[in-house]
Amino acid sequence: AQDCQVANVQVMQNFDRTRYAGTWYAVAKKDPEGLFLIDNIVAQFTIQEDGKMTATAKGRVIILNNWEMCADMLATFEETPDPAKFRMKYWGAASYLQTGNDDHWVIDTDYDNYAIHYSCRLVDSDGTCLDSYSFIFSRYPTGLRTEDQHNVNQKKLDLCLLGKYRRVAHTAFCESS
Ligand code: DAO
Repeated sequence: AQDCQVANVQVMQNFDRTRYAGTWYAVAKKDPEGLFLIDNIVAQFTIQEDGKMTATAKGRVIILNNWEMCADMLATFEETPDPAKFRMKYWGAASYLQTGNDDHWVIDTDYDNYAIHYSCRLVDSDGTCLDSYSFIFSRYPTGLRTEDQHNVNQKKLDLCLLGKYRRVAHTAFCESS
């Protein structure tokens, strides 16, 4: 059902962060207000010895007056009672990059091919989301497998974000840095 209530968003059941670890390519993105990461977005999730999840991410950004660069980002994840819902603190390797503290919810994943991420930054008084962003991740930079597309579209619909995503290109932009 799509009641668009943030509190009713269904997340991944029995989320296993160990299986989630590794490299994910963002192949589609629904942007928040004040878009930051544009394309060539690759995230690498790691489970530390103490069990905590961390991530590094790269992506093309445009900062200040049209300065295009590859952003190197770092993130730590704070657990919540729901294993698929984290609080993510993030910052840039360089001080002029964005910092923040966002929800990081894993909506669905098969761990081997696709994952759907969701973050609501601002919940409206009616319980719907006023400012969200969402990544569709793939283990492959080329995109989703045909057999995963239907499932991913259904989740986009459940998130009330169907039609709000754009494709995320992967060129060689961040490969040298
Ligand atoms: O790109 O507009 C945006 C919002 C994304 C901000 C978070 C980026 C840094 C952390 C990424 C870690 C893995 C998702």
